[in-house]
Amino acid sequence: MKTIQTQVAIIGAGPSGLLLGQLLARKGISNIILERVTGDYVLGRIRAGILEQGFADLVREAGVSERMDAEGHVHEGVELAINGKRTRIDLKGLTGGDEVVCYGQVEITRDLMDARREAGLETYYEASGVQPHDVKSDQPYLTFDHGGESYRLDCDFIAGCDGFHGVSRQTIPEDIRTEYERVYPFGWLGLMADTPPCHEELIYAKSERGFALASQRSPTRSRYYLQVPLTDKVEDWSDEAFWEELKKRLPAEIADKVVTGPSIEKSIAPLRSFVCEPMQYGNLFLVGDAAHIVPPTGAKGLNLAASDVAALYRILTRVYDTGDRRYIEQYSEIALRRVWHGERFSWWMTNMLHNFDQEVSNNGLDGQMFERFMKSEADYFLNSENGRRVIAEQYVGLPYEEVKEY
Ligand code: FAS
Ligand code: PHB
Repeated sequence: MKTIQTQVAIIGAGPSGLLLGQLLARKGISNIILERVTGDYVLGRIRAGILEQGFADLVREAGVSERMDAEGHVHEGVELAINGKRTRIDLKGLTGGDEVVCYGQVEITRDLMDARREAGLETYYEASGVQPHDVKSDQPYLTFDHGGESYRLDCDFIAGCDGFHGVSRQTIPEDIRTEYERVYPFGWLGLMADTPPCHEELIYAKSERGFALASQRSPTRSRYYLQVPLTDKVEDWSDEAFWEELKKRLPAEIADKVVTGPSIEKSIAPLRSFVCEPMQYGNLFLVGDAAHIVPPTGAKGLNLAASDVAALYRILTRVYDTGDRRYIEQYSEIALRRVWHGERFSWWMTNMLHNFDQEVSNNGLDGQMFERFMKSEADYFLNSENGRRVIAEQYVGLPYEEVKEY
């Protein structure tokens, strides 16, 4: 077995692991990333598209924002349409200037991978059998296999950035961790096409037929989603069927502007709300999807991963600057406070914008009654400036919490 060492061992080279590694390296904190698949496979995952103000600022702090600032599109507003009635949420006006950046997760991941390679930082792609050990001790380590050789990676801390299906969360003993979960009775069918977006801002639309989202990646690339039953398979949906259904769910004047074309990606994602508490165990820290999942209705998944990264990066920087390990005791509480705000907002937006009328019981209500409560919720919040401000503040992202000094 070959022994190597670093200060912070990171499991997972998705956006969480790459952003954390980049930020730590800029502070002179050594780190090695172990990733199960190839870099191309990571880049093949089509996922998020909206970056909160805080995330964009963190990418700038990481020194990796050149392409995002050049090619990302700042959005000052977003629209919610309920049965054809459109309401614009003035993100900038209602939050005193905050905005969101429309820039694909794939692009952020690509930029972070390029920066890591140019900085000569170590990433073991196709690392198998990654296993944390002695995480409660001050000498934790990982074992893994790579290129036919077995390794031991000695470190001070382990960042579990390995997503929902990773090994990190399972390392926290079952009697220590509590998992909270709500699985929604539908999924999102997503389609990407090289066609111009139908509107300059995002439109979240609810109709009698179900939810639809009109998003985008660039002036020539559109991203759309439809609420579909969990029983649907992606092969059940031809491109033509997708475009026809999308137009029925968007406001008529927007539907008329939809430019159709062949899909370059089409997939169905299930929707769940999930949180693991605590998000740390000894010197192991859970980051991003390893600890929490949200329905994408609030555009929070990737953004909550970023606020976890911000908290852990600041805490570890203080530990190495001061030699005071007490700072690590703050991570789970700081991260979870913002995670639960993002979870609630995503659950609330999902409830308000999707059709649950087929659900037998939701919060103890039958689907029909729940639908009427949610219709009233949307009516109230969208028709009051205070209500729109509540949505705007959450959508652009709540402030990141500072680390307490000793
Ligand atoms: P990731 O899952 O991205 O990365 C984890 C990495 O760890 C992966 O590369 C994996 O290969 C690796 N790994 C796992 N186990 C390992 C092991 N044992 N050893 C080594 N490596 C291991 N968020 C939004 O904000 N908006 C959206 O529209 C949106 N759409 C989504 C659609 C889908 C289908 C999915 C699954 C998620 C979506 N998300 C969305 C959420 C998504 O963007 C995540 O929040 C984001 O990828 C989180 O990044 P990471 O925490 O890095 O986890
Ligand atoms: C996307 O463009 O992929 C996207 C945007 C906003 C969301 C979810 C997904 O809430």
